[in-house]
Amino acid sequence: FGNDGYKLWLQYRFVENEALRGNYRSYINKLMPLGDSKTIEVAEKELELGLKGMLGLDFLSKPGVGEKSLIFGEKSNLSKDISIQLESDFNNINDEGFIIKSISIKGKNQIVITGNTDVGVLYGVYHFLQLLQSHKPIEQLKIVDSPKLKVRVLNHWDNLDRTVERGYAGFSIWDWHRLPDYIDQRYVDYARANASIGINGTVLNNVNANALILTPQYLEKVEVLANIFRPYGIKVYLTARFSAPIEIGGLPTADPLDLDVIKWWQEKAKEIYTRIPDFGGFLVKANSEGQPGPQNYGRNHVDGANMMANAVAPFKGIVMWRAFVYSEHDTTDRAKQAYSEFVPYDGQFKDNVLVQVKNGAIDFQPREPFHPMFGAMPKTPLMMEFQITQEYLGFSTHSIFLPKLFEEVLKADTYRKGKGSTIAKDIDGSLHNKRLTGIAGVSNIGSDINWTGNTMLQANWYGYGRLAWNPYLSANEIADEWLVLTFSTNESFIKPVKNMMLDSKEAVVNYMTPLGLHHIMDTGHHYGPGPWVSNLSRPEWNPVYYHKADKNGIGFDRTPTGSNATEQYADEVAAKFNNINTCPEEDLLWFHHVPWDYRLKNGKTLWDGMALKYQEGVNQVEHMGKTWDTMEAYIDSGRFNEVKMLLNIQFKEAKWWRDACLLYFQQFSGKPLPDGVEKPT
Ligand code: GCW
Repeated sequence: FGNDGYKLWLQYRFVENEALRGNYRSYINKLMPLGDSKTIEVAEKELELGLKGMLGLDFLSKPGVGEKSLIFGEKSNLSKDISIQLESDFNNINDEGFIIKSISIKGKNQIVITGNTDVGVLYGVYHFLQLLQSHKPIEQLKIVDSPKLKVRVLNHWDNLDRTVERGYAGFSIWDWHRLPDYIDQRYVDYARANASIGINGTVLNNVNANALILTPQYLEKVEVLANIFRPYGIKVYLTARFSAPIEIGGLPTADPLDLDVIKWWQEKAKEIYTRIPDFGGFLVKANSEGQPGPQNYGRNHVDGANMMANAVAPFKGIVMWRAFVYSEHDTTDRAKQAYSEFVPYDGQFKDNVLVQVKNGAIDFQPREPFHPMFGAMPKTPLMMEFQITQEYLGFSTHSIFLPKLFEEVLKADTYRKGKGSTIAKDIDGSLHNKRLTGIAGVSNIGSDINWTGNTMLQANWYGYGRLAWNPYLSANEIADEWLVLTFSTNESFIKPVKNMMLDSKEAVVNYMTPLGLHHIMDTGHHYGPGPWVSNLSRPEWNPVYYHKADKNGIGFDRTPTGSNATEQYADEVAAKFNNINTCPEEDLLWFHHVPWDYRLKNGKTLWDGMALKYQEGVNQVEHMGKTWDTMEAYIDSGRFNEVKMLLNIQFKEAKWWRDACLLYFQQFSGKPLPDGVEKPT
């Protein structure tokens, strides 16, 4: 498929319009880097690459007439006459923010890109290049922007043998075997792509962790990656297997209160920081799905997290402790367990601990009501965990624009401090004055040429980064940006493809899990339908546990007559979900067991309405395919054909979902398919 996909949203396509190109050239006769840090070096390189690509190869070697320069460097390296003009702007940015401004120095108009740190400058440089690629005017620039969250990380579920848990774009990009000596160009391009959207950290390995990553043999390799990423403002983090003191430390226990164990982690931290002075810290999955943790020793999450937090605290490291826990012992409702296990500990975690919470209480479903922990721990920094890789959403085959899902979650209102207590405000710290803030995205990146296995899904990596920077952005804006940078500025392309992207999320919900259905994917791999599966050893792994279809109806009663999971929400939210008339229909079967002939708001019975939703999903995918088919003229044939073939598969599989689910559920409803729903063939 060529290299166009490899270049992601950093295409630097030539600006064909001569007048516009001339206008851009007239503003940038010279690059003026200030300071000599590695970060400024990579910023200059990126400018050269981008400007040559967009404005012509000869551009910087043969500058035009005039003396207009593009000045870039951090505040401390600016000359007095410039910094004086920017004083009030500097008051409006944080350490990673940037200013891009047209200013006049000694009667000459110049463009300055600056920030409090060189990394801020680099973010500004990427933003500037994006302006040019989007054909925006640069006459009167005055852009002042800062990230709203501090820790903006990718989580790679990458194993040391290069397989990737729930990864669908080839193998891991980390070539552990050939590190530390062999430096794959991908590492650099990975850093560029992430820096261009403001991602400032990466957890290299799977949360189902292998303790070997903490041995000197691997740390030597990790150190090399950290050195590559550093100029790009990207910190390296590792997952820490809780039982590492036993497995690689030779201790008899991993009890977090044991003095030898405490010492082992302290020394391990020191060893890591000696190699990597800006190491970010640890991500831990403990006492979840068989992973070891403090509970193995009769201790709790606070004991475990704080012990590790103490080890990294002297070096300013953090611990991201995951709240994705559910146990085989309490089988009434898996959705309730994380809240019950964590909320009582509010206020007990150390200052450098973030509790990392998945967006919903079950597991990355096409649609889930928001996790009740959000808003409910005012004294604990809660970090959002989104899944960019599509474990339950058709892997990298199905095209879905996830910023739609992310936006829905971030805007959800927890009501914990009255109306307007949105999740975005909890995670950016403003709701409860939290100092440490963060967000994690489980990466969809692999060794495929186009990184994500499907060009359209690059938008989810991009969109995640943008929302990590500013959780108040809309999916609509993000789609616009991504399409322009990735493909074309032509409105005849942008408009229809954007609509297709914005509808894609609901299409997937409709053909997989409409009306609040969830976790009915086939077992183990989670690809394709499997609502009939009922033979797994743990009840909460079986789809039948979630849909509870019988001849009376379908759905999981989570109201007070059922599991009462709704009591974990603020009163206003619980009341809304509990009442079948006010419960949003998109979440209906998440919270209620509903009779087949219950009347939906559109007057249809539940059975007819559900069948029509499945059909609607199929129709939407068909429409997506038809839209894409008319786009051939606007983009390269490699990416065009790739997406076309994938949309064809998605269409087939949407029908598979519809037919399988309706035929299965029909055994319980005992009703015929309504008009408008295609009969299974
Ligand atoms: O979504 C589930 C996945 C597991 C994953 C786990 C988790 C890394 O099925 O593959 O393990 O969640 O988030 O820890």
